[in-house]
Amino acid sequence: MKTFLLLGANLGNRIQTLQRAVGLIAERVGSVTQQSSWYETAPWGVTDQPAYVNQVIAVETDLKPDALLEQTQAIEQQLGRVRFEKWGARLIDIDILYYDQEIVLTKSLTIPHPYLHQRRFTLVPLAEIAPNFEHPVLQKTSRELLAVCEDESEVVIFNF
Ligand code: PH2
Ligand code: MG
Ligand code: MG
Repeated sequence: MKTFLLLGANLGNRIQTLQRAVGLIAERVGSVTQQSSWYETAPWGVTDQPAYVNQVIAVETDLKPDALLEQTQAIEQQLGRVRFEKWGARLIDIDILYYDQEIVLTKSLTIPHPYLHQRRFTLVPLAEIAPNFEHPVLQKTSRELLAVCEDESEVVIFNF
């Protein structure tokens, strides 16, 4: 199964944390087949927090969605994530955007990610690596979702 994951970090050494996350995902989730550029993005939701670096990756995995969620949460923990507040600052966040064309609605998991289409920090990197992937509910490609997205927050390629 092909899954798309959104990685985000806004505390500590953001790039190093994202690289470590990709390494652990490759070990524990499956083969990482695509990686977007790194983007520096204005904080969305709770705006009074440091800028994020976001990246979207594609992973070929044999894990079922619930096992995938367990692994991504274990990796967040291993990288030192502590949960404070919803949408607040974090060392690392790993969100499941898509799991093939499947729709998953359980107590702990919603796939496609419920805010995917509302956030430029997700759509810009997603459209970079999967412009023609179709959202199974909204039936629009990443490129189309980005074209109609009303979010205006800043998303720029990360420069060292
Ligand atoms: N994640 C959030 C809340 N706000 N803003 C940006 N720019 N990037 C994120 O990854 C992000 C956010 C909750 O997970
Ligand atoms: Mg998130
Ligand atoms: Mg998350």
